[in-house]
Amino acid sequence: MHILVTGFEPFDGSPVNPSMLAAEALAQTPPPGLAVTTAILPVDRLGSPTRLLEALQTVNPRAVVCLGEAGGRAAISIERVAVNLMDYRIPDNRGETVTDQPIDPAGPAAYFSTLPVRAMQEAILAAGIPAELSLTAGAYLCNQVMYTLLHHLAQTGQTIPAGFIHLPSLPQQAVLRGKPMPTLGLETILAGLRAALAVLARQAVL
Ligand code: PCA
Repeated sequence: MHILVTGFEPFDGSPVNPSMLAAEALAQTPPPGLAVTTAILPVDRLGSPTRLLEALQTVNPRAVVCLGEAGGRAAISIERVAVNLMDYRIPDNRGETVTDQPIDPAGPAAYFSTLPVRAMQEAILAAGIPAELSLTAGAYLCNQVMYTLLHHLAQTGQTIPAGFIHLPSLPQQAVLRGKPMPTLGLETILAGLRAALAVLARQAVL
């Protein structure tokens, strides 16, 4: 089963983004039963949706899992819903800030993830790794990518599982920030994501 996994480039002054490192590692060593193609998205209002849609066209995947970093969260956080809103807390990597704007003025207010979110959470927890279901992906680029993904699939009549998973920051990012914050090591994040993606592989076989 061929899936697309996206990550984001670093942002907010950090030299790394766990989502980029995790997406690249998953492509190199995919979970059993899956072939993983990775796309790294820019943290850029226009560039990230464009790059995502290009990757969808090129890869034609059977499922899509987008990854991003959520600094301050302590668990792998499976997003349930994307909202039609851009309200940036900080500028994007091109210095642009968007406030109180819809992603698509003609689009619906929100989309639910079509990933098996509960089964994925349970699989991660069963691997001994903290995981939670989240009701908000924020109103920044991660939410925008999740909304763009689900809106595009809905409009093109594709019923493949698709959604977004937020990752905690890495320990080295907490060290660089110089203040205590929740983190998970990359190996732990990867073990959790492998357990979550294995759910997709199992469901595809059923
Ligand atoms: N996290 C940001 C955008 C890029 C990333 O990794 C977010 O949560 O919107």
